[in-house]
Amino acid sequence: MIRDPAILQQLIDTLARFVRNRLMPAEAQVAEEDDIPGDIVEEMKAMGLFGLTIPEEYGGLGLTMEEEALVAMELGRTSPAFRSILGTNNGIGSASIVFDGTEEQKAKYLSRYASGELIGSFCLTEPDVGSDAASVRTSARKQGDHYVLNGTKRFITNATRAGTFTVMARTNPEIKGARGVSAFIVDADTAGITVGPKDKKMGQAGSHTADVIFEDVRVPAAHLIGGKEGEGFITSMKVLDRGRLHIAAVSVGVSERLIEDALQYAVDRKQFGKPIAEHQMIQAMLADSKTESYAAKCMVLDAARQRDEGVNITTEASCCKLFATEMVGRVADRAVQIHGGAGYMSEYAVERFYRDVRLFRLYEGTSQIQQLVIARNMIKAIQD
Ligand code: COS
Repeated sequence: MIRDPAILQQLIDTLARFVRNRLMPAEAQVAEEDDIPGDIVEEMKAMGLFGLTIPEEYGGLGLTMEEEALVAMELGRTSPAFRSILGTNNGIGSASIVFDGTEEQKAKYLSRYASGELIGSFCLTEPDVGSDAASVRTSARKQGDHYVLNGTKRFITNATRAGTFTVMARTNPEIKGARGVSAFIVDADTAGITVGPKDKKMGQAGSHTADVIFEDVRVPAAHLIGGKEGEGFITSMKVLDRGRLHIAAVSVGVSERLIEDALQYAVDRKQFGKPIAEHQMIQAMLADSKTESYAAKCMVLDAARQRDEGVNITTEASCCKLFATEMVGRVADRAVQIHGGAGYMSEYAVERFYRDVRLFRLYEGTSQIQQLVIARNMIKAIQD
């Protein structure tokens, strides 16, 4: 749902200019230094980009899912690291509170996420808990008016910059599965928290992940999200439904950038006496990329509109994430192929994007987890 087309267009035009004039020229520097320049982060804050999805009453822009998808596509046109630094505040790092937090929790944290004063980080994955997310081992033992958290979280995006962690921990060791898990907001400066060194990754330089270790971390009971034990896994799944659609939208944006770069190169580069864009085998790669990117865009916008209408889109979000992230992998591969040997050189952005997009098929649920969610829901639907 688009609330006011003129206002949204203004936001998208401003963002497009920022991406083109400010972020794209800084891509190589970010890749080289594995960090995002502080002045760019400050500009992002001033533009309200940390609060895109935070409700307006807490100082955010309160974007609908369709609006968020269109904005994510625009942000996707530059290095994913730029989106990543503001991605957790607009998604997994704040959504648990937006969806299920108490009024007090919302009042305490949401406006600070919206302004970018606090970076929110989401802690679900553990060394032995990946796809089987309901098997969380981190424990939260109730002690008076506090919970005591112990455990290790792994590959945590923005951990090194975080002001808060949304932590999934087992409050009931008797219940082994989903219903034993609760969600907590944990201030990053609480005693007993250690953030490990940033992980060395294949791509997405400038976006940081790290381990977060909790050793007897005392968290006030008032920080149990929603004030109810046993709801943490369900909250996570709701957060991931939205997150998966967001990643699909980003994948569409990246594919559009890659197609633009590959097309430009194909028009400029001459072989056998003419631009390679005039060779039919290059044209086939361009056409397949355009077709698949367009298909993913249609899927994402359709699912986003349905979500805005209140429809349960768990299946559609997984369809979008599966298709769009696999699609951008193929598009990146073709973009490198169209560039030939030059595509293997870091001088061209396609080399970097080829590595960057590999993550989209892994985080917020692998492609195989999306297939599992889709098929399970299909089977359930005929049994109900
Ligand atoms: N929305 C709301 N509730 C949901 C839900 C959703 N999308 N998906 C599952 N649930 C609920 C179920 O209804 C069930 O509730 P009840 O206890 O009331 O029956 C509960 O959650 C457990 O669901 P389920 O039995 O399906 O859980 P599984 O252990 O089988 O796990 C998968 C389901 C595999 C889909 C889940 O573990 C998953 O998404 N794994 C991938 C994790 C991931 O994406 N990690 C990335 C880390 S974050 S970057």
